[in-house]
This record gives sequence, structure tokens and C-alpha cells, in this order.
Amino acid sequence: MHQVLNVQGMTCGHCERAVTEAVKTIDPQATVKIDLATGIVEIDSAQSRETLSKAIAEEGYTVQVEKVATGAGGGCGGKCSCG
Ligand SMILES: [Cu+2]
Repeated sequence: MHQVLNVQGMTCGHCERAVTEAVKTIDPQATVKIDLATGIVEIDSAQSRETLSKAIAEEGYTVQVEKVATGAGGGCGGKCSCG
């Protein structure tokens, strides 16, 4: 199932990896495509949107329910230490 989530707080490759790993942890078969500039995370997974959102949120990122255009913020919002 193709899902599109808007994730706030990702600013670098480490964030991208953290989110990807969070998804892969709950669904190793999932494919994850992340656009850091927009915060759009496209996921092909059998898992529900709620489950995927929760896994990403647990990494410290904010998953928007609505699809919202994001401005470039400063620093990483998640557990990534590079911000
Ligand atoms: Cu980061």
C-alpha cells in the first residue's frame, strides 16, 4: 500500500536514515522514499499509516496528518545528533 506522510524535523541524511530505519524495523519489506526539502515521505508498506506514523514519531519526528508545505527549518528535529 502506497502511503505519503509529511514528516517535520528531517534536515539531513542522518534524519533520512533514522526515518527509513524506523519504517524498516516494523516492515523490512517496505520501500521508503524521502524528500528532505519538503518532508514528504513516500512508503510502500503493508503496515497501516497509523503504525508507520507512530514508528517515525518514536524517532522524535513529527508526522503531520495533513499534507502541509514545509519551510526549511534549522537543526534536526529528531534524535539525530547532527543538528
Ligand atoms: Cu539530521
